[in-house]
Amino acid sequence: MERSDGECASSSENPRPWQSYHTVYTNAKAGMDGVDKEKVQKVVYEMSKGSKYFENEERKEAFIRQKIEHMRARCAKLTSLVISHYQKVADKRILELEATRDLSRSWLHVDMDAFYAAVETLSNPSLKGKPMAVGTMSMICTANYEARRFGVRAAMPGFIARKLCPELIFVPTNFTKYTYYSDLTRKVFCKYDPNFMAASLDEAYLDITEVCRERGISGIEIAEELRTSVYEEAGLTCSAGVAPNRLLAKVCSDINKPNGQFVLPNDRMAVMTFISSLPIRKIGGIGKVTEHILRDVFGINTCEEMLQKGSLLCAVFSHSTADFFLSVGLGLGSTNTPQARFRKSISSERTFSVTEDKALLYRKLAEIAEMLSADMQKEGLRGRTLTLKLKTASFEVRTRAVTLQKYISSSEDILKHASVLLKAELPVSLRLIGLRVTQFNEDKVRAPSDPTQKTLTNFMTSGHASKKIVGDQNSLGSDINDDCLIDDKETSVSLDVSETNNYEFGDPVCDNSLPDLNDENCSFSNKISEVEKIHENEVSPLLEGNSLVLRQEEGSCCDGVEEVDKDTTPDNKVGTSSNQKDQFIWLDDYKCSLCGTEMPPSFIEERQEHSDFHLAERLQKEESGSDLRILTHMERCVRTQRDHSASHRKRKKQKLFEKEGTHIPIDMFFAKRNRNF
Ligand code: TTP
Ligand code: MG
Repeated sequence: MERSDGECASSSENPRPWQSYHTVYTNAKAGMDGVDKEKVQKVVYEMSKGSKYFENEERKEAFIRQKIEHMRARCAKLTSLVISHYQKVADKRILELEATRDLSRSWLHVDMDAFYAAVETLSNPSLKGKPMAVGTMSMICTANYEARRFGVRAAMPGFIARKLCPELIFVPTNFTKYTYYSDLTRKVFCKYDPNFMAASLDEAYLDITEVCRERGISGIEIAEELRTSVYEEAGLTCSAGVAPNRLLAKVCSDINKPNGQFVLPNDRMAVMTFISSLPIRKIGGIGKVTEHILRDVFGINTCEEMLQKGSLLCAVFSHSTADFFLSVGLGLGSTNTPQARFRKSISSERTFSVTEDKALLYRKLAEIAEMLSADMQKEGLRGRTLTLKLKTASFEVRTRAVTLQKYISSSEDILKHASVLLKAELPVSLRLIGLRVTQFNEDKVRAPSDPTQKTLTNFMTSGHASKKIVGDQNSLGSDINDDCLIDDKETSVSLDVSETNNYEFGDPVCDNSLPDLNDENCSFSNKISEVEKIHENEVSPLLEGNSLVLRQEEGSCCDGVEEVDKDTTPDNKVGTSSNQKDQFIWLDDYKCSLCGTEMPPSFIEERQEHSDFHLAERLQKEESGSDLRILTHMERCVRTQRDHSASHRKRKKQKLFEKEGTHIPIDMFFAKRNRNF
């Protein structure tokens, strides 16, 4: 929640308090331009007011306000001498950054339109033209453009969406379908750039420099051709952006959504003109909080203003954060393709008809080990953490991991250790087996001085197999794996069509996110302490969610702006802790381990909101629980009777959620206190 006026808005002071209530739900996505924003704000406000979610939003808002005040006070103390010093620093840095500008490459960012909704409409054409959302009453994954006109959008609880659009049709998610269609689109992408970078199921970055050169055609033509090809292959529309770097290509793909494209020429003037009026929020990595701070402390609204306020940014923020802001002001972004060696893990999995036949399961395991080994050898990779993933007949997902003394890559070695892991689970009825190898030997070479890596590995496995069960909301604490913990921003894309290999790359979007989010030393150690806490005290992950809020209150900024406490003397710098994101609840950095919702790392804000839901629910439950403890015996008896009859209804409801693949009714998050009993 964000209050632009900076005032506390109780309804007695402000007859329209919703006007200053901005959550991710009121933030426009493509196709929401004509939406009656105030109506959406009012509905969201009224439906969440008084809930734990609302309280948490207020806490966050109070923290941001405090942060803004603090930064304003610091800026006010900067003397003209200090400012002129930092002006020189900024000017020098701008020149240095400008010298790195690379206009030799053409990047294309492609993003499918209303992806899940479009896939669902393809398999059920009667949905065409009707407002529909994919997801449940708890959480919407996306909405088609018809629904967006009502203000319905991704990450919004379904019951709020239904209030906004009573006609809204809900369709449950079907990830097998989405991965199937994603695969079809990727086959097309491959033709233009065999090394394309998938950012999520529906998004990819392609370096089209070579294909343009070889065929002697422009980026405009390639974009048109690619979009037509995707439509022919998959029956789905997409939008594309072409620009000299990935950061700008992503901004461009959103401009003419849906089913459109925008091409920014490889020309410095064109880039600077484009950037001059571009709202900072359009940049990947600049979320609600950063936008708020830049606007309210520095008066920065557009990317160009980053350069104008360069001296203040350099005075207040760390080098890396200031660099990021200045780069944005110059319209710079990544132009290289990260090499496979940056990969943090490699995996292979197989879905099959449910079986508990041991011999068959071992045969499948051997095949997967073979495939994985072949891929590893192709890449020259050797790793020492092997994770076995199993999906049981009842869709419970389990993982077991072992960290070995030596690095392995041969199918024999992989199979030997995987068999030990599998044996510990038998007898079991399975529908999927997967193997993943992490901790490559080259990681060791590249980062010998990272002391936390060892601690983490020791903690996670200590050389023994460690069991983790996923899919049970209570099991999150034990479900953290090192991939979730290392801040590598991987996007794990599970191509769930019967037999696939998964490759995981660093998230290209995060290349452009705030640098402090990548401050491995800082965030890594935070993560370790969290894991250790979970391990030692058996605290549930939701409590960790709670500590997220506490950390924010302790002085880190919500979406990761790393501020440096600078004295008025330029060289006196003390770094404050950067924000610890809630990455740890995301399995494979992709899937919420509490409710199964899949959300790629690039959905920074949506993920923040999502974990806040879980936190709010936890708090709501805790409050109900503690209130229960202080009930009199008589009250308890009355309640027991009432609960008994309610439990039947509850069980029914629970079953419904299980059917939908959702474990937690998120609408409960919004339960008002007086409605708890
Ligand atoms: P997006 O590309 O953000 O959204 P979209 O493809 O539905 O719509 P458009 O690009 O036209 O604006 O996300 C891709 C898919 O990711 C989306 O179809 C569903 C899923 N998703 C979630 O599950 N949760 C989320 O919060 C978001 C934003 C997306
Ligand atoms: Mg999309």
